[in-house]
Amino acid sequence: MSIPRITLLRGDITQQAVDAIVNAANSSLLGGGGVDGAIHRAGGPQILDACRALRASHYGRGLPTGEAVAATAGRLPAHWVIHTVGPVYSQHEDRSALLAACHTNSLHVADTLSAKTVAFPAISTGIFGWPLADAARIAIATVHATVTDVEEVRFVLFDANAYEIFKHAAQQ
Ligand code: AR6
Repeated sequence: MSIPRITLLRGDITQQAVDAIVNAANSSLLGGGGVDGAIHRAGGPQILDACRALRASHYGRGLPTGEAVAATAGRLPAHWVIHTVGPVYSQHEDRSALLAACHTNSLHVADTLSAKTVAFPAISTGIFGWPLADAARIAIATVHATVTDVEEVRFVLFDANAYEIFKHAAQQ
């Protein structure tokens, strides 16, 4: 167990041939827009079937914000999808601990899978409205402080702006 190496890549997380990719899901686990929609589209219907099974078993009321759960990656090149639910950004309430928890809990789930390489999107920075620089700071600091058997955490940023912001945060 040690601190994982952080790498940054501009690209599409659905194309990553890693042990596990993390999905910025919502509590329903039943799909949505953004990276969640892209993962379901690229991975095929097995992903939704697995999420429905989770709703029918342990997560009858949905996956709480900040928690993480693994399921099949369907036909994606990754072996697993770890679904986590980021917090909706609020100007009135500090929800940073929940955003950090998405990262630590996803890495703990990755350990249960013996995953060595894990790709994360910029959780909460799209539809959930979290300012990119702040989300990047929290994501990188949290991974830097997490002891895990995961060897590489790859942040996969969809556009040039997000990539530059994460690069800047990683250099701090
Ligand atoms: N690969 C990597 N990053 C991506 C991709 C992709 N294929 N597509 C989008 N992004 P969002 P959230 C980036 O909105 O803010 C869904 O409806 C995107 O540019 O996907 O956590 C869920 O079901 C942004 O930087 O997730 C929830 O309801 C980042 O992924 C809600 O959105 C996250 O944006 C979650 O919102």
